[in-house]
Amino acid sequence: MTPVTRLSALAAATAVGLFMTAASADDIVFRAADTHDADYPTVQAVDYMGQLLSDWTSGRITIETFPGRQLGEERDTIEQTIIGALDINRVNLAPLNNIVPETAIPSLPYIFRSIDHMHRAMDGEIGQQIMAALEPHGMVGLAFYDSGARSFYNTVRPINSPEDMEGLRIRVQNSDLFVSMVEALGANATPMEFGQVYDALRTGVIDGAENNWPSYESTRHFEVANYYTLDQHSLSPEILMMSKIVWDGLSESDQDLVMKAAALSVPYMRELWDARVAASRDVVVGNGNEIVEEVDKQPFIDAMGPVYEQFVTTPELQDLVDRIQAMP
Ligand code: GTR
Repeated sequence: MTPVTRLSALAAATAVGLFMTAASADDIVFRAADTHDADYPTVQAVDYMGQLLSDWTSGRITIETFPGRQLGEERDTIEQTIIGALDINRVNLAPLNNIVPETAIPSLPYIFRSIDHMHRAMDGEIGQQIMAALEPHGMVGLAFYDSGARSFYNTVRPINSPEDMEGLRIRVQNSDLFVSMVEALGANATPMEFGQVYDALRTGVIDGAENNWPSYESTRHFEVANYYTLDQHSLSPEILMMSKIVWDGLSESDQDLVMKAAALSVPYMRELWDARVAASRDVVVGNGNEIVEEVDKQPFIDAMGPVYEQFVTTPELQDLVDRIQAMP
């Protein structure tokens, strides 16, 4: 190395060092958890959000995603979010149902007539009200993501009516609402963490579970549980949220950036989601699974009355239900 290059190498190293010291003082790296693997639309949407934040702030704010349950199951990551040990978390609304009663409303069986209806409610005032309800519990809602429709699958028989559910052991998320939904159909509900379901299906600890196309496929549950009935009992959306402790530590302008990036990640996520639903369906159908596409939903809807009675227990919750149902 000539003295000149040595000198310039030294200058560069010093410059980098100075830059790093200067930049690290107010660098923000948000840690974000997701139960899904890196190629799942929810994770990709948060990566996109991180890219936006990094572009807008010349790298001052970034997001490091921890997919595939690296930071634990949803129940664990929700606790971490509440105590401020985790910055950003993407979960389904269901595991929040027992903590924040308002989150049970969009998880209710057949509350939405269609995905469009769900979008109209969650993208508007109803969604805002549900997000606001998280705050006293230590969480700040950033965005709702799509989760399609949840339907039953099992290892035993095709389900054509609630009678076919009789006696089946069905895994549900950690949500009393989902327990009640499955029991209203005459099956036995087993709350269990997502990461344990594959083995439980394979070993016969449970007979079935319920989920959307992409999760049925990405978890390989479809390989062991061959019967999938599109009863579409819940459109319970995904939520992206931040720890309130972390949120309160941000400047107002950084809070704005986080909200804007989260909002822009929603249409991005929805595009990925639609493509993933189609791809997952192809994989499952290609595997030769028995899909009950045309299911008469009315008997399923009729069986769900007690679930509404059990969970819509205050005038405020009833008002949310009424406003959702009254939406065009
Ligand atoms: C998926 C959802 C996850 C988790 C999972 C489950 O559809 O994206 O957040 O809730 O279902 O059933 O546990």
